[in-house]
Amino acid sequence: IHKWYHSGLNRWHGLGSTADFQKIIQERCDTYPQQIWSYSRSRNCQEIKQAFMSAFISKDPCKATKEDYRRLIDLADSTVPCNKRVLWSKTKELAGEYAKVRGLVTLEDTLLGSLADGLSWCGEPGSSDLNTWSCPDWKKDCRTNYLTVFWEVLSERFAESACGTVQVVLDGSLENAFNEMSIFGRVEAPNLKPVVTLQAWLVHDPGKPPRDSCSGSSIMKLKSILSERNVRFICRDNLSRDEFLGRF
Ligand code: C8R
Repeated sequence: IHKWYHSGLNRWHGLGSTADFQKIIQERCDTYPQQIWSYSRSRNCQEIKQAFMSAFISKDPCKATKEDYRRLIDLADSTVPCNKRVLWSKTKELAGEYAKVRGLVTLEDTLLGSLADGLSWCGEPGSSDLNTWSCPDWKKDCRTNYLTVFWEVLSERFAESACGTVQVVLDGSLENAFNEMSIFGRVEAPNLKPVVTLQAWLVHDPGKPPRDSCSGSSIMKLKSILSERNVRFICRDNLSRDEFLGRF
């Protein structure tokens, strides 16, 4: 029986930390485009990387708090236009493509979003290393894991500071295009400001029929969350990928 088994590093049900996590963070930070909207001041990537690491290293991977990420956010906060934001749920790639062709932005276009995109990370009490074997899974282990809390904090800030028309790309091939338990459902939609208009797009996968629609019960639920907040709502359904991206 291996040493790691006894130390419990393999006890979680989620993917372990990404290999070369630190190197990837540093590289992404160094090459993050200094565009008009990404004025993240003069950023010190060494310092940002260290703040990211100290948010979770040596800590119980199931006891993440928003506070843990405060210093990282203070150091690496970047601004994108409040009226050009695209949200999504289960449609990350499509939403990214849509944003790109329309000159809009997703959370991945901010410095912090781009640093963490696609990565996994967690630590272990009493150790200064990342746990590359396993990290807590949201469902099977704990909700307050470092990955989840990170995306929740960023998503909340991204949604609450949005203005004008906000787009959300949803998967119309799912039975419930809107899921109350998703980050969009539990964090972003409930944090939109009253002045905002939310434009939802229900896009179905090529080769799959649409299953949910703007009049389905999941979208009705979204509508009711929004109407409580005085957020206007527009919805379009039955769109194929190509129709949505504007190629016919
Ligand atoms: N957002 C959330 N999660 C994100 C993310 C992001 O920008 N970027 C990445 N890579 N992830 P899902 P959802 C990872 O279930 O829960 C914002 C995280 O590991 O398809 O509704 C974004 O602004 C996270 O656990 O969608 C977007 O609007 C999964 O992808 C919503 O929140 C979540 O994937 C999407 O969150």
